[in-house]
Amino acid sequence: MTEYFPDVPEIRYAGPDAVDEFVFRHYDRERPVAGRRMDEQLRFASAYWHTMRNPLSDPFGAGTARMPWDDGSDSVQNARRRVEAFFEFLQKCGIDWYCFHDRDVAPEGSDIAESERNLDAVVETLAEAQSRSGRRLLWGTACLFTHPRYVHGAATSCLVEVYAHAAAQVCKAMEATMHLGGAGYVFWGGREGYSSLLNTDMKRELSHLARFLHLAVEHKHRIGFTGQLYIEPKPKEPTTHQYDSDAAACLNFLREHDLLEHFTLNIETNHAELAGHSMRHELQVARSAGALGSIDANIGTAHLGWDTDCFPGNLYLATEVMLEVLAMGGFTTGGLNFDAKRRRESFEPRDLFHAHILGMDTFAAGLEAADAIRADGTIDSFIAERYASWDSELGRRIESGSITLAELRDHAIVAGEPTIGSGRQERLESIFNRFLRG
Ligand code: XUL
Ligand code: CO
Repeated sequence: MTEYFPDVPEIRYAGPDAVDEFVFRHYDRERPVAGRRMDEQLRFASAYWHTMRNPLSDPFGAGTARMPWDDGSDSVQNARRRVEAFFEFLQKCGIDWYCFHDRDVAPEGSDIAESERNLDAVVETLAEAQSRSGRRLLWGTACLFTHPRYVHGAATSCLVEVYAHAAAQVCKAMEATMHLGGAGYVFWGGREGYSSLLNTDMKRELSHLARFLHLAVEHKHRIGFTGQLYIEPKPKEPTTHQYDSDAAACLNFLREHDLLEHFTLNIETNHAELAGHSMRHELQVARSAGALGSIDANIGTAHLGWDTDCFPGNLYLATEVMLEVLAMGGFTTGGLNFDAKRRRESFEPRDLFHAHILGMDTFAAGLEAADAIRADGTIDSFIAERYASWDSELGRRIESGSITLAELRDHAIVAGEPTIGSGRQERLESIFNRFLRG
């Protein structure tokens, strides 16, 4: 069998002091942390679109990525060879899961029938590679944003025939995901938004989007797909205003249209940042609603206002993410998908490994730090103590809805001026930092 990355060995755990290029310093897959093996806590996935299909171009220059396994053609044969290269990559990197869009893995044909035949052919290769290697599909999705037909949107297009095309694509992509035993299916609203309200009927577009998601739920049940459906929020890029702008907007939309029970959220760090939130904020909004499903693990570039999809090398952020994951009791269907690309300058095949090692080690260290912070308990106790007055009789009456505004007034008159304590933010930041070891 052809070896596509002959210069790269299998990456293994070598301990925190190791300095070799191709080792993990923190990711020790079998080590138990917080009651589960690291690989089960972290559930790392590689994104097919970045790892195999991103040429590393930018608006000013051509792609730089060297992909010797890729003949540059749109043939199904080339698409199948990519699968072989990808699975060698996953195996050497020790990544158990992957995610794809239909158009990443198979070329679009000249009509729907040809596109479906192409996808079927590559899905067979993926199925073989999965059963050979034991690697699995975390989620699949349909690319409803690249083709020019989606210029005005897909499920929010002004053209009903475009809506039908999008439906055809989701039908097939969901069936492919099911065939591959995918644990989930993502809806990211690539072109579901607008550039100008001068030409947009927002109310109508949103109701079409809701109907589209209901149709997808019905299709899921019709074909017997048991995976989790996710919505992935993002506020801008590519349209000026994306309808799924952040976790709160998505939850509100799902609730308004009776979809909440069918979806959870796939939260992405760079999208949270673009929305003007911290990642932890977005995760906590989702978790509070019982709707934290999965994570696209990347980071943005400080001071830039666009989606740079960098590999996550920020230990502080990874620790915050893992605190939220542990607080919800760990992933069920979801995982940490590296929706991340190398910088344009990192164009050699080995850079793919460096990038994923960075992300995996950062999250492994983040998991250990989060577990240690929880075990230490100082921060949790501080929060419990900060709200302790709510555990009083008065607090209980308010929380259970058994007191009136006027009764509260009477209480306040008798109780007099309250004693106020410090929020201790800087002290808590010091405590947090004590657990970071990258
Ligand atoms: C785009 C993005 C997508 C989704 C899947 O910013 O994050 O790649 O993750 O469509
Ligand atoms: Co994403």
